[in-house]
Amino acid sequence: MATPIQVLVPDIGGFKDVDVIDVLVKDGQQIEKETPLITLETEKAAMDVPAPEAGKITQVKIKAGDKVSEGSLILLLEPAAAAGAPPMPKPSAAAAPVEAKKSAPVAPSAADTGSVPAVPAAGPTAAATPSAAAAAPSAAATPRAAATIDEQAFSKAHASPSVRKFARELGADLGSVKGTGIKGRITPDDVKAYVKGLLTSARATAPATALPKVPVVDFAQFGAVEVKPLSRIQKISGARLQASWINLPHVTQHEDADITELEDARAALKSKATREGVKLTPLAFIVKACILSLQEFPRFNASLDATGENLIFKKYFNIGFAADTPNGLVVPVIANADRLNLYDIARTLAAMSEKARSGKLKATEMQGGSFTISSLGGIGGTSFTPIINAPEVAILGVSRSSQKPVYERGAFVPRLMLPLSLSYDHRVIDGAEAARFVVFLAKTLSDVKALL
Ligand code: CAO
Repeated sequence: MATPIQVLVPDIGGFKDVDVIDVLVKDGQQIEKETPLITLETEKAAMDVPAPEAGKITQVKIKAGDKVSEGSLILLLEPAAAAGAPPMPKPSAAAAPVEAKKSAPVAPSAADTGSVPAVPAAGPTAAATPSAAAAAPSAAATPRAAATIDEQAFSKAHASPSVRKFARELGADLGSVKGTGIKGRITPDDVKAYVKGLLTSARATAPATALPKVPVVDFAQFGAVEVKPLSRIQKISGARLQASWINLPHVTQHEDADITELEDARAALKSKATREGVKLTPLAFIVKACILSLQEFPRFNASLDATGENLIFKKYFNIGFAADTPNGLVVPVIANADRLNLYDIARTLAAMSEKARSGKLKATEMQGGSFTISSLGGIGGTSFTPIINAPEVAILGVSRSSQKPVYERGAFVPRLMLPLSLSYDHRVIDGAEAARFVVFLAKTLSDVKALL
């Protein structure tokens, strides 16, 4: 029997205490090289860790829900090659009886999802196993899953592990593949047909969709410069924002809401709220008003499906809110916000904002949003064009409220007006509907009793 090797978590871009969301193998299982072993989920990315080599799993050392970092032990593996091959010379007599195989470093990616190819790390065994070591570059170069993969749908797809692996290799969104096998099971041919279809349509549309490049300029020729890398969050959110801006036809509808009474009510409630440890900002009222508006206009709480031909109406109201953090923009999600009262919303907003700023938000706390609010009201500005948090179809931008003269019954009166900017996906929402939505929202904010 071959000596088992330790299979360790690879370099996952410096992430620590990453959630193990799925263990895909079990004790005694025979596996091929690159069989997915576990699925990890960082703040923004889900990734599979494939096997560094073929063999028999002697013991899985990890379970779903565990937290891991680079170097954590995943499992013990009796390598197939070693079982049949003569023992490899050890570089050092001090080599431990159980040798470690760590995955190759993988740079963090802006893609939503991907796989972290597992290859033997430079260690006593890896150094002495040229074939395994040589696999590193090619495995590391395995194309990552495209940013459009819906990870949840992927995991639920009716397909065998080998088909999943195949789909991962091709970057195919398994959730969108139609299965033609028994009971709709997805076969390798289905994956091939899906990819072929994508390639054909990409070829057909390529000239039309190719983006002109921004010129590359050597700024140093004009004066002193300093180069600083973008933060990881900025890289991830940048790619997502660009994808949304390019793919979704954005229109922004503006409206002012009269929040004079709302602010009076907030001022009256503020000291009680503070005593209870709640910071009652206008945003809590806005979240509440948005939920009422989304319930009235369900299309704004929907998403297009992968084909772009159907609208998925969500029956839940998970409200994301953009939070400005030292490392960049993140969007925590208040799950089932419709079930919370004003105070609970305010409490959750404050707690999640704090977590966002200290970098402690879990990946699950940024998932599942159905509508997003970007409030710059605490900072200033009069209006802006928020970018939709695709695949959502609308986002509300909120600017700073100010006293404005409003003409009422023959005279100008000072009213506290809150500027709202609703960006919407024009493929899904018509301009008239968007105008109705913001008018309804503004009216709801003016009628504070409905929000308390
Ligand atoms: N008009 C006037 N004042 C406002 C306001 C508005 N629309 N919104 C908030 N304020 C006030 C609050 O009442 C608070 O004042 P007090 O301390 O006197 O009560 C102050 O501004 C600061 O509020 P806050 O920012 O701490 O809290 P919030 O609930 O309004 O917002 C959060 C929380 C996380 C959304 C916010 O802090 C934030 O990060 N905003 C930036 C979002 C962003 O970056 N969007 C852009 C995304 S696209 O690049």
